[in-house]
Amino acid sequence: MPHAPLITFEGVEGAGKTTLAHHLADWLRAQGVPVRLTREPGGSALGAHLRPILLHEPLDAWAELFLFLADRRQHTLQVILPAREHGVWVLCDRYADSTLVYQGYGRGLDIPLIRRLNAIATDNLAPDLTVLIDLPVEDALARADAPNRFEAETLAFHNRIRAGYLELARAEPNRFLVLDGLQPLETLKASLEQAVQERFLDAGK
Ligand code: Z5A
Repeated sequence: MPHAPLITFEGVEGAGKTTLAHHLADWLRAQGVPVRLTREPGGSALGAHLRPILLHEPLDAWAELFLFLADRRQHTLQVILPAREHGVWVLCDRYADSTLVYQGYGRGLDIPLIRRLNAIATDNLAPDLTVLIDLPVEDALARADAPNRFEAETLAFHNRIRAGYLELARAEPNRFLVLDGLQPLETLKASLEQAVQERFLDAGK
């Protein structure tokens, strides 16, 4: 039996990832699809300890990278892979692409090296679909309601994140679904439902 899908949500802070991930989880469950909704950082028992450190403690860029990777490895092995093996769809609010853009494009760490480390952390698992919510950084940051130390970064930093995501999406158009985050929430929800219906639910009939 093929594994259940892994769908990840990416974008700059305040883009609407959490809102859309929760909506998709509710929509799928209403159709009888088993779903595990999770997030990074913080989706495993170890991650619960790492999340406040990653969001609020001053960290060296490499220390930050290694902690995000530790969180991912533990989360992948303890939560994501077991769920998929049991036929449970996994919806994850941020995953490996976040490290590529924040620690790579944002902090300037070596991107090919981050790819190799991500491959270890994920056990070579790639999302079946990545929903990228794209919008101007100023609009997204104005919406963000849970302050963390990334918010204090410069506009230039956040613009590198946005540009990095768009470059990743251009390189893998089949994996990425890019949504215009300036659209009303109801429009975004409908686009996401339609994409998931066509890509996974209709395909499985
Ligand atoms: N990070 C990293 O550096 N490296 C890594 O490998 C990983 C993460 C995994 C995690 O922060 C930080 O860690 C993140 C990157 C870094 N920091 N930054 N920047 P987090 O998990 O605490 O926060 P976040 O992921 O950045 O997201 P957020 O602030 O929770 O925002 P969001 O989930 O994208 O948005 P939201 O909560 O769904 O929506 C925000 C508000 O906007 C809310 O009131 C909504 O009702 C509203 N909203 C949503 N959509 C719309 C539309 N379409 N129109 C109008 N209003 C809307």
